[in-house]
Amino acid sequence: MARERRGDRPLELRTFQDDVVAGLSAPQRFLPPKYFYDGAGSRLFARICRLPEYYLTRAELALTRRHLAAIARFAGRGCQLIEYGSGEGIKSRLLIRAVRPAAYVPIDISQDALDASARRLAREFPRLKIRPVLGDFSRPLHLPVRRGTASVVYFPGSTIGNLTVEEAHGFLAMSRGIAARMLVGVDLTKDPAVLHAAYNDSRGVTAAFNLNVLARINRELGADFDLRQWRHYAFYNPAAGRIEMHLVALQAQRVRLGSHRWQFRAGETIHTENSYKYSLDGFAELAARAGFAAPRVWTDRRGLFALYGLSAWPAAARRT
Ligand code: SAH
Ligand code: AVI
Repeated sequence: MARERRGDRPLELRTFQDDVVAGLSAPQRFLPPKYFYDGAGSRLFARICRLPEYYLTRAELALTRRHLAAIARFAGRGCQLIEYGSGEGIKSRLLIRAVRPAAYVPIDISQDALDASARRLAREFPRLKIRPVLGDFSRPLHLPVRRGTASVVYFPGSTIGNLTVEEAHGFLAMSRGIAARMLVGVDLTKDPAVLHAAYNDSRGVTAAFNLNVLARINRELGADFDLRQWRHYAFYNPAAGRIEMHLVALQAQRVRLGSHRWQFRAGETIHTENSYKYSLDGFAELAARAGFAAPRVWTDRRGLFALYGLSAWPAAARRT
């Protein structure tokens, strides 16, 4: 098949290509983590959630089950539930059952994940109004919500940890314009050995998830990454308080994407993801800067993970 000329490509593919070219041309090469989630990436992430080392999903599920009545009271029955990065919707079903929302608005960048979870939820809750939105939450989105019904933003899974602190602040500030209450899942600072194991699982699923972004760039943009020449590398950076995921070049090599060419040195890395870990106070302070009080925080028994119930301060009382 003849490769399409750049101008003929759909906008999403052009944006994808522009982001890849910008990231691979930076002094510390990087790729935005949102590009992990094509169909294959979403399936790999679903497997990560079930890995013995990846405690995050189990801890958040456990705390959600344990405190479900209080969490539902905080959200308020009959609200419009807006979920960013809904993915498989594993925890959403618990919340939907307890909150009985007037409408559920899942938002995700992955068409496959969005379709699959909307289908499953429609089977489980035949009377629920589900209004899926395919989109990128780092950009302004039009949401199908009704005025006059309270909205609650749900952002579980510690997806907020994949944003820089400035981006997380921007996300919270944007949400404040949509909803007076939020439920945000946050992974907590802990023994680096536990973190290291969670991002370096023994079955190699996280490695496959990381490498899939290069496979996707080859598939969708026609680049020529040789996947055998790259290795998954994840470590805890204590000064920054985050897990960093990289892809390491195993030998010197050239990569081509259309008219672009990059030369990689052996050992050079592409930074593919940050996963910030917060202290309980640290996240409450971040929320406060965006105009939210944190009147409720629920944790699992082992204190691995937290779900924050955030309430917007009245405009006059805002701290900046
Ligand atoms: N909420 C689920 C899934 C978390 S994985 C859970 O708690 O298990 C992160 C999800 O966010 C994925 O489904 C991914 O497709 C989506 N995502 C990542 N970046 C995004 C972006 N910029 N805009 C919209 N969705 C995004
Ligand atoms: C989606 N996000 C919160 C996951 C995380 O833990 O940062 C993505 C992930 N990356 C590697 N494993 C899981």
